Amino acid sequence: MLESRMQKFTRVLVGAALLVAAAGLAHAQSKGDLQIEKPWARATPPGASVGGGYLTIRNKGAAGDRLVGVSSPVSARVEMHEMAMEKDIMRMREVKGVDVPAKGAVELKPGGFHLMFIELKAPLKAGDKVPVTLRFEKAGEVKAEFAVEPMGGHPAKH
Ligand SMILES: [Cu+2]
Repeated sequence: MLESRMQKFTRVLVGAALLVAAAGLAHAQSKGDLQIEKPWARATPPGASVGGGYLTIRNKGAAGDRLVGVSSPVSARVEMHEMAMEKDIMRMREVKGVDVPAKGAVELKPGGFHLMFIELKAPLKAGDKVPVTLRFEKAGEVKAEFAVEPMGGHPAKH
């Protein structure tokens, strides 16, 4: 009797795990020729007003595309930034768009292109998922969920 209940419980657990896996697949985060890979954001300390977001955008198509806008409910706005050397100083500046080459990929990562959540409504906590809408010139809107990773490593300097 006890054993059969345990088995049932196990079946429920396995079922739940499969559902979670299926939900993960449903969030494959691709549209047309574009595929969003490893979207993540860095956890922010209490009181921080900005946070960084990173991802790889892969393009299987024969034509290039361009990321032209980003938005998220977690912040007032989301900017696209680029790190660049200016007179021996590493600075970041806003860019109007990020090109995604045909049959290639662009990587937004610490130290390069990245997304910046501006005027955060609440700190980004490790383990959270941040919904983000990416707008491309050709592919239109693509939704992605950014996994919040713990702080540390490359601090976002502003
Ligand atoms: Cu930035």
